[in-house]
Amino acid sequence: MRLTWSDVTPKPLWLTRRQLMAGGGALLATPALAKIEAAKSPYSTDEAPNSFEDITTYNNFYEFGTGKGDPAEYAGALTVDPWSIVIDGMVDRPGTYDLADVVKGQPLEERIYRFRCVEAWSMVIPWIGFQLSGLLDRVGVQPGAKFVAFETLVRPEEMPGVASPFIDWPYREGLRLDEAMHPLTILATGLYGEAMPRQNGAPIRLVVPWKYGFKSIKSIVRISLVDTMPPTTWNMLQPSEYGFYSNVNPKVDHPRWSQASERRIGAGLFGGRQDTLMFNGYEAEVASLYAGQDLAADF
Ligand SMILES: Nc1nc2c(c(=O)[nH]1)N[C@H]1C(S)=C(S)[C@@H](COP(=O)(O)O)O[C@H]1N2
Ligand SMILES: [Mo]
Repeated sequence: MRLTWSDVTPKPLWLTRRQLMAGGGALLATPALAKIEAAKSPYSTDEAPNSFEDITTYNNFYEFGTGKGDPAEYAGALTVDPWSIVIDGMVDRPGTYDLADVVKGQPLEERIYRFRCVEAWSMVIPWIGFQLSGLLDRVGVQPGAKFVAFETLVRPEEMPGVASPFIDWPYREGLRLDEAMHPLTILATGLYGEAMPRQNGAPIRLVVPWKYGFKSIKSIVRISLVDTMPPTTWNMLQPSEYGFYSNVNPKVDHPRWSQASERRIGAGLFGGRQDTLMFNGYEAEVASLYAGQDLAADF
């Protein structure tokens, strides 16, 4: 069964948006402007964002190769329209949902989220997206669900990197249900007022700002509600180095390097290193999710 986004969107809201789009030529003519003037999330940082150039030329997206420049070089071939997402597992309304309505009709409230994003390097990225919780509420999470599993597209004709057996494709990630429902957890559909660049995970990707970059899975085609902790790509590759939680934690070193500081991309050759903050600076918002957990064991 092929469903549209309106199947999980409350009808009055959906009708209003459709009517708005039918009559709102001016709004449609300037979608980027309309988005920028849309609410900025109070969770946005005041730190200066990285340039569009930095954000779109220094990437990890192994489906297009392992080099930081490979996604910018090869992702242009990716077909992102039409795009559908399978939502299955422990949900009331499973199905194959067409993304066209969520991107063009914006039935879920999109906002600007200017988040810090951390690996050994860091950037500040002004994402456009909506809370994952909004989508999960609409498909109806069943009581037994405990985790959310995500999968990326695998399309060898357009993704030269998937020929490599180094990763057991598809790229997979997962969140505990309370992490998935947290208001900081978003599905991003764009950045800097533009539709998501392909190298950054078009047309829709996860962004979890208190976790290392690899949690934020790109070009999502499947979201499954499950009752056991799902396998995740980096954990499958090297379990001793990459745990399921992947929280930014300067006190827990990676076995082969310190995680106490990060290099801010674009900050210049000499001024670029800064201390990494617990939960990437979102400690006040998310620390309570992990109360009672030993973060050195659950890394
Ligand atoms: N499908 C998929 N998603 C992915 C990756 C990947 O290789 N494939 N790399 C991850 C890693 S390791 C990082 S650091 C971030 C990078 O996101 P960015 O390129 O938008 O900064 O994407 C994450 N999401
Ligand atoms: Mo990464």
